[in-house]
This record gives sequence, structure tokens and C-alpha cells, in this order.
Amino acid sequence: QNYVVAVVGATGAVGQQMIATLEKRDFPVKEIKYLSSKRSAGTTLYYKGQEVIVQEATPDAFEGVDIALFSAGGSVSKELAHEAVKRGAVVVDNTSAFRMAEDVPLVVPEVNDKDLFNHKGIIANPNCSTIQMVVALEPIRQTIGLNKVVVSTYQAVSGAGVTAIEALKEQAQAFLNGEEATPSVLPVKSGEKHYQIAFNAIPQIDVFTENGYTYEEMKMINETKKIMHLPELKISATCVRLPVISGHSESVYIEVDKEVTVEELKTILSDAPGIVLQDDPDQQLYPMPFYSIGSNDVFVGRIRKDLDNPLGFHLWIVSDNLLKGAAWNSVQIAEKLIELSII
Ligand code: 11C
Repeated sequence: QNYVVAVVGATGAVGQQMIATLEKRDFPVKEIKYLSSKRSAGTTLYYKGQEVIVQEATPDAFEGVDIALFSAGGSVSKELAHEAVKRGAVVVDNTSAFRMAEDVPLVVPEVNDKDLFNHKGIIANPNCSTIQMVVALEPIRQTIGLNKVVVSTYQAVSGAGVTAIEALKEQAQAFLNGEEATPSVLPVKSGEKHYQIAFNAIPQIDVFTENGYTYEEMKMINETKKIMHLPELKISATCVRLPVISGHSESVYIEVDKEVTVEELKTILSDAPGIVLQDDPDQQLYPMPFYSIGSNDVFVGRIRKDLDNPLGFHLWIVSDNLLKGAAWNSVQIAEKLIELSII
């Protein structure tokens, strides 16, 4: 069976990757629809070499759509996701609009695909930095238990969209030319203060919450607990933006329930779905964001025992934030819906 698929936010950084992923996976598409804001409507894009004119995303644009992949910002999802569902579509939403809603499954297929059976029309795709981490944490939880997580991220600018990629390039160019560029996008586009990202590191992703953590940090904490069904997990996060175009990196400290060797932990991870182990210090083999671009995998390396706690380990986790962190996870959810006969 083939499906009518809509990509909402088709002209954005993630939307573009969704289209490329659907093409690459040879997704069973009967008809493709590209939807966007009024501003981008009329743009010509392509699907497998065929022209597709982007239409304005309105409630009626979802008439006849079977699967709608949303990545056009939380406000668009809040306005239109239920309209799409009302018209018979299953929505896979890549924004934070519904992630923590009780009746919305938050899914990373390697971890909790069975939660898809509980969907009521909307399925949420987690935050990029959460996804790559839980892919690595789940096989550890399953085999040796997971008690505590402390994560520090090194996140690429593409997580903040096309304008952030452009800002990094302009600022780097200006700096090398001995000129000044006025920062305008990061850390938060709509915020009052902006900082240079080129040749810098910004320890703020999204706005601050009342407890002193940023929303990005709280997303990692709350989403991980929900996806892994571990409400009591001890977890904290520090999220930092780096001048990297794509590929998020994470230094993750974990405490497990059972003593294992580093070699055993490496075997657990290399046997797990979606993970590529890159860990050989003798060969200087470890994951790096630049080399993760274009891959759907989560790369794990630098696995070490903590020097003090026999149940503590350190990991380095890298993945293409636009693919496993966004577009690929969304398309993978859609593929799972078909594979499990949920749609
Ligand atoms: C970033 N993780 O790197 C963010 C982007 O909730 O889907 C993804 C935001 C989200 O800026």
C-alpha cells in the first residue's frame, strides 16, 4: 500500500532532510505534498526529480493526507496538527508542542516503538540531543540497569535552523577578513541579546526556565524519563552550542546497577540497534560530528570506567542532529507504523 504524505515545513533545515530521507528510503509514497508558511508557499521543490510546488499549510491542505510529518515550529503544530488528525492523517510531530502530553507517545523506535500502539493521531518526535542519547542508554538499561545520567552537550548550529548556519558562516568569514559581524540569531533568535557563535561556545540553548536550567536541558531530562519509562531516573544536563554546522556531540556520565568491564559494555553497545561503536584509542578512533553528517546512525566511543565509582562510566555520543535527531527518526516512526500495521 502507498500513502499520501505531507511534509509541513518543507523548506526548513529539517524539512529538507525529511524529503531527502523519504527519497532515500524509497518510502511508499502515493502522493507527496509540501506545505509551509504563506511566505514560502509557491516555492518549487522536488521529489525524486519531479517538481512539487509548496502550498500554504492550511487545515484543508490536509484533506486526503495519510501521514503528515510536521517540522515547522511549535506554533504551526499547535494550530494544525489536530486539523490534520481530524481529516484522517497520522501526525509525526518534530516540535516540542505535544511531547510531554500524556496521550501523545514520544518515540525513538530503537527504544519504545511499542508506545506507537497508544497513539491517538499525534506521535511526537523527541528533541535531537535526547534521541541520540537514549539510543545508547536503552541497551545499557536493558542489560545492566541505569541509575544516573549526567550529560554535557556540544551542539551544532543547524539545530537552530538555516539562519543559524548562515550566521556561523558569515561570522567566520567576517572574522577571517578582520571585519565585525553583528550577531543576530544565537542563542535565541527572538531573544534580546545575541552572541557571536564563530570561534565561540555558548552555554545557552533555548531560554532559561525558573530552576536555572534551559529548556533544552529540561527537554533532555524530561523526555529521557518519558521515552525510557524511567520517571525516577537521576539525570541532569548542560547544553552548549558550538561553531559546528551539523552533528551534536555529548559527553555522558552514567551509573549502572551491575559491575561490568569496559569490554562488556562495548559489546552491549555494538550489538544494539542504531549504534555504531567507534572506540579504539590506539587508532585514534572515536566519533566526531563532522564525520557523522549524512549518517542515520548514533556513534559511540571513548568508553571508560570512572576512576572512582566502579559503577560509573563515561561515553562520547555523536549523531547527525538533522537525521537521527530529526528527519530520520520521524521517517523511521512512519516506517514503524506501517511495519506494525498501526496505520
Ligand atoms: C537545538 N535541540 O539544537 C535543538 C533543536 O525541540 O526539537 C531542536 C528543538 C526541538 O537547538
